[in-house]
Amino acid sequence: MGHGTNLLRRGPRTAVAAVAVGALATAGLTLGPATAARAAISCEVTYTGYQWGSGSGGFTASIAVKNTGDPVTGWTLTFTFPGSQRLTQGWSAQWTQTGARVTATSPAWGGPVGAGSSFFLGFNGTWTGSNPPPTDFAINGVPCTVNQVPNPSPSATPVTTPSATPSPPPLRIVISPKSIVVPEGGTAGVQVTLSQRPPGNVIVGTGRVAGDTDLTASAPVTFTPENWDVPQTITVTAAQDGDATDGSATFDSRSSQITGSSAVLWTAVERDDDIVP
Ligand SMILES: [Ca+2]
Ligand SMILES: [Ca+2]
Repeated sequence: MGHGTNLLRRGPRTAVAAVAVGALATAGLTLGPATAARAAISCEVTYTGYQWGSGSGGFTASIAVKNTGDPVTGWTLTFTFPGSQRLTQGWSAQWTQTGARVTATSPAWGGPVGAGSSFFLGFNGTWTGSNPPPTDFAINGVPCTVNQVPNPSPSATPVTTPSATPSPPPLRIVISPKSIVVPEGGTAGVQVTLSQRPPGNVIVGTGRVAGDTDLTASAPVTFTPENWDVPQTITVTAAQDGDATDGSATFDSRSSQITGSSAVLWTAVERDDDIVP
């Protein structure tokens, strides 16, 4: 039942096709053998390579071929390696390499490629020295328009490492001298500066951390980014005391504007004036 229907449907179409082929054949004969059977080939190739290695290595290439001409049945893609590349394995075609020349022919299962259609193939290869992409792609001997996709290989990408910014030496408090003698009932001082220009104001305070409580240091001093290297004085006063011995104290100068440990220890000795020689 179904058979009969198909045959009935197919009949007229076959007849029409036969007429068409006949007309073409007749036209071909009229036009001459040189132009009759050749379809106009026009193609556009997009080549994308992914390579790895340094100095030498491997790569994978993807090739997209767009048929921008007449339909093609049975194609041969050819191109030339510009460098020392070697084909190791290809797919979606029958691949051969002779010298630098590579040929890929349409696989047996490949059907006609319609106008405007694309087909895709690719291969793996090795490279030494450099891996420039091929540029002379042709289909059936007709050169194709070629689009190169930039190779996103690591060697092609400039490696930007953040330049190691040398960390500046830490800001320090500088005390000079580190030991002073203060007469009882009198004063003496140490000079204080900063080791380098601070980003902002730095207040240096001084406290006694050990020793004779009759020795006291003066109020904090402030350094600015402008006067950081102009010495300021920390004055130590030795109060009159009732003993007859030389006292001593350890002072600690530091700043909360300096990150990290900024403490500088220094000493003052009281020259007692009650000592009977
Ligand atoms: Ca005394
Ligand atoms: Ca004393």
